Amino acid sequence: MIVRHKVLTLSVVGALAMLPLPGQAANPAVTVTKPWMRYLLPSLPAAGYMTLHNSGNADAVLTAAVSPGCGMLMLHKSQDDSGMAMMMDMQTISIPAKGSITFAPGGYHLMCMQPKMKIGEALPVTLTFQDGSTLAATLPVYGAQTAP
Ligand SMILES: [Cu+2]
Repeated sequence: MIVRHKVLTLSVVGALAMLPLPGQAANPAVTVTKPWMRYLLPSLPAAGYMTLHNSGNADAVLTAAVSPGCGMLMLHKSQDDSGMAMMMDMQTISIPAKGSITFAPGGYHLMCMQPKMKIGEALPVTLTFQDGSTLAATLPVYGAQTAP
């Protein structure tokens, strides 16, 4: 009887832990494919890449990203402006309804300042959307020589 009681208690705690906090529900429409992180040195920013798919009927507007492996994680876009490589800070990045956006070298990327990670590990990243929903992603960390 005692053992059974313990199991019941644990399952209740587990169910509570899975309840999303108000305003932090997982975005049901957005999914991630091909996630990866390019990491060079602790003194250089690392960059996060992925493809975000939006199966919803409304645009999903990405507003922020955070990771325990980054001092700060920013939404950036690289642009080759007449031979001058530039990076722009994006306040938002929209994933069109029924569409997708690709983060890749030379374009959109997550810029990770003060990176604390190791090649081969998987970095947790949380994306936040304008409607308050979130998306948890895991980005495998690659070095310059091992990038996929
Ligand atoms: Cu950047």
